[in-house]
Amino acid sequence: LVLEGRLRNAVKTGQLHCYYQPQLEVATGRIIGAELLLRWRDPELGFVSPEIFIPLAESSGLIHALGIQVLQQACVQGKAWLDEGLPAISLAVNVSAHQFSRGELGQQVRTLLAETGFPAKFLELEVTESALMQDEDKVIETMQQLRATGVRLAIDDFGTGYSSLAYLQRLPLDILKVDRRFICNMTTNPDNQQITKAIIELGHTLRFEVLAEGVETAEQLAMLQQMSCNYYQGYYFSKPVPAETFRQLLAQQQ
Ligand code: G
Ligand code: G
Ligand code: MN
Ligand code: NA
Repeated sequence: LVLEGRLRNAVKTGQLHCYYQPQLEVATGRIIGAELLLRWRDPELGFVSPEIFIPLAESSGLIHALGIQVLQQACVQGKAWLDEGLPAISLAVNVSAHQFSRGELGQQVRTLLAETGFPAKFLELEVTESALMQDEDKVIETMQQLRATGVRLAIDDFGTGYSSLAYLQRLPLDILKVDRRFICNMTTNPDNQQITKAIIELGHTLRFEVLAEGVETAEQLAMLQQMSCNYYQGYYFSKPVPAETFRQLLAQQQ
């Protein structure tokens, strides 16, 4: 309850900041985007992990205000970098199930894009499998609204939820993100290697692009290249970094 109060205050006073983890094209090594990951440093408690405060935000309803702030930071920052003449990239925002099933997200995102002038095609929303399992009709409706606006949709942590393959075909998705637990030991564990390969092939069959998460070594990257994986992110290239650090990485690429 104490933590909830502090989180409420942090949301109100804008103490939450987005870090950016670069996403790269496997074939060329070019930065093609970034995933935004929230960081909260409380003056007394220090850094509080999103593994703690995101569930708290969800159970307390704060996730809606917090979620809008992240989307706004993405649009404002993305527009500023475009205006600076930096290479055009996409920005991926994590969206929780609660935001999707409320039914207002489509309109909220449309408004934010209009207010900031950030082109919809550069905004990507990440949703987990478990989110998709809840209130499916509502979620699909919201996804279709977002898609109609031009926003891209990614399924996060793929392979870890209780999902049927039927919904993969039914949902308006653009990107499949292979969960990092398959990637982390793929060079030593033949099962995980085959699972990763199968997920990439499945994604391509359904006309999605595929991104591997949690790439930490050159060996993993080489294997993913052989498997024709489109994109990757992970500590091998960079952990999530502050906006200014990411801007420098992007500027070096010009
Ligand atoms: O870097 P990492 O510890 O940041 O992230 C931990 C978890 O918190 C991940 O599952 C990530 O998806 C989640 N997370 C980070 N930022 C956000 C956010 O802005 N919104 C939501 N819903 N989840 C987030
Ligand atoms: O659940 P989601 O995929 O949204 O969150 C990504 C999480 O993975 C964040 O906590 C982020 O900090 C973490 N992460 C990103 N790259 C790596 C990596 O290469 N190795 C590990 N172990 N974690 C990573
Ligand atoms: Mn994610
Ligand atoms: Na993930």
